[in-house]
Amino acid sequence: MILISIFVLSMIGAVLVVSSFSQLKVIAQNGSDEEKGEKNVKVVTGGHGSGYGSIDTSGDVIDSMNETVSTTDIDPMKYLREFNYGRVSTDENGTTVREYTVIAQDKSLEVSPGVFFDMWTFNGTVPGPTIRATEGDTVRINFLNNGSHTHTMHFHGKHSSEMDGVFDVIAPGGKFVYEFTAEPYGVFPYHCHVQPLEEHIQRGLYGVFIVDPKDTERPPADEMVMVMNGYDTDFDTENNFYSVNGISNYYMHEPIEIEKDRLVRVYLVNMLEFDQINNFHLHANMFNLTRSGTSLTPHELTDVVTMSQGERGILEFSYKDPGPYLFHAHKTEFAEKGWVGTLLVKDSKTQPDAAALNKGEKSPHPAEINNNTTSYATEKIKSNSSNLEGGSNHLAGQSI
Ligand SMILES: [Cu+2]
Repeated sequence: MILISIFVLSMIGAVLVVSSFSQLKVIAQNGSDEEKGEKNVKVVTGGHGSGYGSIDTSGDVIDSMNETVSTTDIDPMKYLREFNYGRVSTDENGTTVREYTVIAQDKSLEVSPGVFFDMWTFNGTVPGPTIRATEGDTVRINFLNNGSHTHTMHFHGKHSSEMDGVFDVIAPGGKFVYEFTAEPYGVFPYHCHVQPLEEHIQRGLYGVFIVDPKDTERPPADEMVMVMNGYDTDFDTENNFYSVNGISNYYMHEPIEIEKDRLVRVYLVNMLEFDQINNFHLHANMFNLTRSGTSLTPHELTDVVTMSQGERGILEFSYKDPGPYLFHAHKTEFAEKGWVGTLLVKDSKTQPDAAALNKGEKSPHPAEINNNTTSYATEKIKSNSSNLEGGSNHLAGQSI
């Protein structure tokens, strides 16, 4: 009787085990291939995981290589060549005074298609406005904190302790005037310096400050600003999305048009939080690198520059052959999670065949750029001269 009971119990147990495995299998199937086949769930770029490249996670994150954002609060194309020279006046000593208004405010921004992140911003966008002055100018920043947390503006460069944006934190509703002489010439980051610093930075409170040399102008060039950043959208101190100028993969859909044989000058700043390094790689070319922009003579000819957070430089190059060229982080993980873009070199005599590019002809990366139906077909004349006068407002209702 005892043996029979053990046998029966064993059989019941075996059935239960089989049932459990069967159940597990069904659950697994429902959660993976079958469901994806039925619902056409996409492989994600930028999903969180420990590996490299496109991570296949829950399937509810849109691949930013295939889709584009639906909002314009972050406009990487406008940001690229937008230099704010401030409202200009001259003081009693004959010194040029450049006055800017910067407003800290909370804002939900679309950092990758369909991914909205509650950010803390300077003037409603990320990165914040590019502030530009000439060596020796007086820079005056009227800072208003309309956000829900205390903030400051900490500029890199030379200035007094009380203008350093560290010890005087500005409470919500508060104001502060930062005033200092722009020196030395170079390219600098500015950012909030309130603790916990990593959160105030990763939430988006940073931008670029350019000081032009006073006595010697740099050669004429197509100038642009690139800020490398990332977003930890699940707050585990690991970035889920990477970008240059605010939106993952933006310049894959909207290539940066440049002219053949024309000098391009990129003011590059790394503000990436959490990761130890970031870098920039230019395809099919080399660039002259001036670290921190504090020299008129380049330090290096290279095609990769690696930077830790806060590091920056000026990159100068030109292309001799028309066509699309990639630029991206040479930290492959970052590139595949959104830090990649395209430079489209145009020749005034033989414009790149937009229709052909969209069909995948002439393209070295057809799978990556053909998802976009408008990028190459739309002729967008960009100018970096329209924003050179001070005082104009380019930031959706915000003063600068
Ligand atoms: Cu802050």
